[in-house]
Amino acid sequence: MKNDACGFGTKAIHAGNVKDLQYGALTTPIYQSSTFVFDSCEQGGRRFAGAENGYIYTRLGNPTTSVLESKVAALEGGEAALATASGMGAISSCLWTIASAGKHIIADGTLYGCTFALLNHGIQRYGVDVDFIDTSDLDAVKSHLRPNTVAVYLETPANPNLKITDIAEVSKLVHDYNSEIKVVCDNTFASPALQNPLFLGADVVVHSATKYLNGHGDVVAGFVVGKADFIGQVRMFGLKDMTGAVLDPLAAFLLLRGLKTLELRMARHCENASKIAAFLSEHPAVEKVNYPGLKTHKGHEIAARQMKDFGGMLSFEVRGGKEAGMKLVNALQLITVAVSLGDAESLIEHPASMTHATYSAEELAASGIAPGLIRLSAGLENTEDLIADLKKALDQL
Ligand code: LCS
Repeated sequence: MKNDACGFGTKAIHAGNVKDLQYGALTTPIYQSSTFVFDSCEQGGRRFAGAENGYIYTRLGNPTTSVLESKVAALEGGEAALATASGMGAISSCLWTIASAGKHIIADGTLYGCTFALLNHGIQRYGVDVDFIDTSDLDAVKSHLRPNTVAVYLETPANPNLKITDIAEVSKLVHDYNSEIKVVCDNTFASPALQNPLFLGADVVVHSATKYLNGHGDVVAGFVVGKADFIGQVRMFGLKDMTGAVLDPLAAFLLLRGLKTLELRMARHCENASKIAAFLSEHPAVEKVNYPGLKTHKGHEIAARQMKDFGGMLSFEVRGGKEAGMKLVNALQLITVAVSLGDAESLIEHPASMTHATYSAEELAASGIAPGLIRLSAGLENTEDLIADLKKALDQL
């Protein structure tokens, strides 16, 4: 049976696997080796010249990591994938490959804090121009496209306010203007179990695999997924020479293990988040809830079209602003105060002072990130326990 025809859960377990001819191991072995032995000097030369397939050095490729890359490419519907040492490693390796001095990037203003920092402070030091706009506003995208634009960068759902951008509409508009421009979509919040931006017209998907893809809070990793040619360039330039952000084989093994349950985990994350969002919407101490599954969410209809389910992330504001929000977070007993997301444990944090502290107060306001916003990653615990914890803390406000 060809993997292509299988369902997502089957692919997550079987796609890309290489039969272990030596010992018949069921799971992919960990090739914890930095370098690979050549039969001869000539063979080494052929491998470096690309005239013969085979491993050279783990920064360029590794057998454990290759299986993982093939699997993630299959799950995202891409020709190829590149594993990196972190989500930021993926994003920076990707953007260093696409952009150069004199080029222009359009980016959504609502991004994970360090992605915003890279685009706002980092890459601009090297002569790349960046415009921050609202990519859910198609007229804004259109009016910012320029002859030197090389990428349109967005997250959907966006961190931390769950803003939804229509991937198909943005991709069409951008490619009608210039088919060479890369639409890069950070698919971390949805995961490939819920959304495949490449099928919707995006050119490149990036991930913080630290989150749902791994799912167990014990790995930092990332991916770039897209056309084989482009991924080859990111591997041989963005990763090999510019960032060196190579994934360790042990982390690749842990990711392979985590991916086996991605579909099952996402179903529980979605169920918990949607029930929590409904509960919060009804509680008198809560002012606003951001969850794409709520009919009141601005991007609900687009999310319903482009996602299979609405995800495990939500954010909300309580009456009384930042002070009341912090009081609530500190009163929780089960839900854990920590950044990161997509783990078995439900995690709660305050973006303005934590994940998005790279934004100034003005930049937060311009991006619709309220000073009192609280972000919750719904974990895999039993829903009633999470709601009881939230209820007790909210009732105290
Ligand atoms: N993209 C998104 C949407 C993210 O949320 C993060 C990290 C990254 C990229 C970067 O990935 P990393 O290098 O950490 O693997 N987001 C975090 C967050 O919201 N809390 O802690 C990290």
